[in-house]
Amino acid sequence: MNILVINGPNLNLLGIREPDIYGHATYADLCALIQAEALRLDTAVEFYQSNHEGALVDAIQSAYGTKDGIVINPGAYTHTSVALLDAVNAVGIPTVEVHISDPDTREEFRKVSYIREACVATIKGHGFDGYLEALRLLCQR
Ligand code: CA2
Repeated sequence: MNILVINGPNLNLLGIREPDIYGHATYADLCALIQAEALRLDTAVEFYQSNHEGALVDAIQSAYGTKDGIVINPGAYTHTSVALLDAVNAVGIPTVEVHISDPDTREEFRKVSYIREACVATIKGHGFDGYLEALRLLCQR
């Protein structure tokens, strides 16, 4: 299995700001955690993070023909981006949406997820473990 793990805007700041919501561990810690789980699952993972919507669309498109699954935390673009929804539908690669927090228990505007309907599952509110669950779910399919 070849899996692309995509993180959207501001997730590069993990561990630096708002630890009450997102915890104290950094983006590098997150990647190391996922890498360790991938090793256990005998799966190759590649990581990509961007603050730019178009760059995230490019990353999803780049997975076409090369990756078997995508794990994506689109950050705030979850709640605004039809472009990311279209990109996931266009490539047709099994994709799991992950959120560290549970957006449904936060502000009203976070309750909408455009990308959700293109994803095989959504995992939210499980912290960094949500990414590992997503990886396992893709490997079990
Ligand atoms: O809970 C999640 O994973 C979110 O996707 C995180 C997004 C938020 O807009 C979504 O509603 C839910 C925000 C990511 C911002 O990450 C930060 C990390 C550290 C410091 C500040 C922001």
